[in-house]
Amino acid sequence: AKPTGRYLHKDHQLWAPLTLADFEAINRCERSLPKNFNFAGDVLDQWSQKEKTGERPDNPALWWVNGKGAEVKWSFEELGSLSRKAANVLIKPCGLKRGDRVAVILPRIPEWWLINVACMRTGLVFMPGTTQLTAKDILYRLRASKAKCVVVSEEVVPAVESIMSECPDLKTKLLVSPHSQNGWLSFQELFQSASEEHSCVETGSQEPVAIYFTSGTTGAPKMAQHSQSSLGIGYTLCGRYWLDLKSSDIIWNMSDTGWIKAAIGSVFSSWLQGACVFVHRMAQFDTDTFLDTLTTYPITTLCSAPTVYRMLVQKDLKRYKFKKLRHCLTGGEPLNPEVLEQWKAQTGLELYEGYGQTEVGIICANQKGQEIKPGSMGKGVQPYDVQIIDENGNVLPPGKEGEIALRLQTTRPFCFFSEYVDNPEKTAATIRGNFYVTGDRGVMDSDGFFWFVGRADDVIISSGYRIGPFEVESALIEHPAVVESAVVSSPDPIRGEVVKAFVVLSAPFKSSNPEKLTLELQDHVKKSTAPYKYPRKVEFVPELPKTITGKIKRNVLRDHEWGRT
Ligand code: BCO
Repeated sequence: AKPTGRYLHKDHQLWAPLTLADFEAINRCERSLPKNFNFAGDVLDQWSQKEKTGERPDNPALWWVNGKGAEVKWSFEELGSLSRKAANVLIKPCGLKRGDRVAVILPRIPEWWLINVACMRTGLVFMPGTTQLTAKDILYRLRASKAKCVVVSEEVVPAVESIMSECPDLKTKLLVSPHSQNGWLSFQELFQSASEEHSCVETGSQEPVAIYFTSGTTGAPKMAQHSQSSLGIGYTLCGRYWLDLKSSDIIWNMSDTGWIKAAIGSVFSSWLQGACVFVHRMAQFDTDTFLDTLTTYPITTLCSAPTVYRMLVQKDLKRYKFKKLRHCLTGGEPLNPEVLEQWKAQTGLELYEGYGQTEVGIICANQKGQEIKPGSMGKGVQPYDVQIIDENGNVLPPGKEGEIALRLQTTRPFCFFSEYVDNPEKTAATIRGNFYVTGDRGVMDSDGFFWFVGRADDVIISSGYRIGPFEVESALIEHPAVVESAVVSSPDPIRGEVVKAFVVLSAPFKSSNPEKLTLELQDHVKKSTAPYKYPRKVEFVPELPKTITGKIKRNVLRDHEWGRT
């Protein structure tokens, strides 16, 4: 008879729950993937069992605060029963079926975690988006993904209302709010009456679990699809060795719910290790509130973008006594060695940088116990074989600059994204010979440490955001003042790099006040697309540098910004 548990290995003929050791072995390629895997059933429910048997410390699974006195603490058992209720909301009143795509645009509220886990339990494909998305961004996402359901908080309702007539596949609109709205199902109301009885779907290991929209040089964002195992098993080593988590730890990962970093630090890596995920819903990022949080709560592990640490080291950090902080991490953009040194000098704590991508997760990291070379993003992490390659896919020797790439094994590594949905050309373009190419340029030194140089394409990495120039140029051209524009990165002491727009003005606007027009264009971009992409610098120019075939030479403008010849 089949006991409660999962088919572990086709050769072993075993029925047993998968353990962390199994997940590690899979990541080390010592064991093959199980046929079926579901993070909710195989990881979260296992931790719930361990809570009951006293094998896990008395530590919440999710600890949420809002800074205004509200607090939520859920054990794994509570997370289990509440997410089963949420699963019943998604399948019954919402009428969703396994494989349906659900766009979830929620701020950092506990329901984001519930709906995320509920999607896993029901085999729905979770598509998170930042609440900074505008109506135009949401329209693109809903249409491109053919999403069946959108789940939003109150502030996103007007944007969805304004475009939903153009989304024929959208069947259900679910609102997470204490107030109900005409035409929207109320999550809170349905949740109250939903049953706690739900059997987790036996999803295949390679079955889609989530889609992330990622920006490139050209075109609209691509849909990077991940599988149950790529996220659910692929982050085991990251949680143990980079985040250095144990089930007694409390991790505060600052990332917005829309990014893969939220999946890494606030869901998969952390919960694989049974750690507590801490969340502070700040209305707006603020360094004082941030530091107060570290002094008030027993947070052991902090993960935040380098921009945040750059902001924090401006303060007198010696004034603050962090309650339990012992391990600090950063990623999403390059960290300057000065910031690492200032953070260490002021807090006594090292800063462990990780480098990765939405598509393939963590690629390089400074791991606990290893030497840190300030300015380097550490060594390649298992299971990846990270190399620097040239334009023909040849491995370059230490010290030579080239593209950062991951060697493909005989099969595509299971922790890779599965594909860019409906975009086989772009999926194929990530492969060069026997390598997956990241689009980032770097150098490996003779000790195997990797050093980031910059993007190989025109993508801008600002404050940890990956911003496609085309998306900003498309927003600018909608304004009557803009004849054409070129958007490139420009250095910034706090944000690493920022978006800079070179704009050629139309005749009626040529004599406009430049400061006023800059503000108007910035405001226009913030309304047209997610505000984090707005050009923080604008320069009006008579013409743009172009090739003889008329293509704008962004590289000339970028090199000029960075003082390169
Ligand atoms: O700075 P400004 O005030 O001029 O502009 C800000 C906002 O005020 C503005 N804005 C936001 N909502 C708006 C709005 N303006 C008009 N209407 C609205 N509805 O837009 C700008 C947004 O910039 P921001 O998001 O950078 O804001 P802020 O407050 O400066 O936050 C700083 C950070 C550091 C907290 C923030 O930039 C951040 O969270 N960055 C990290 C991003 C991240 O998590 N990246 C990881 C991606 S995943 C990855 O890299 C893979 C790794 C494996």
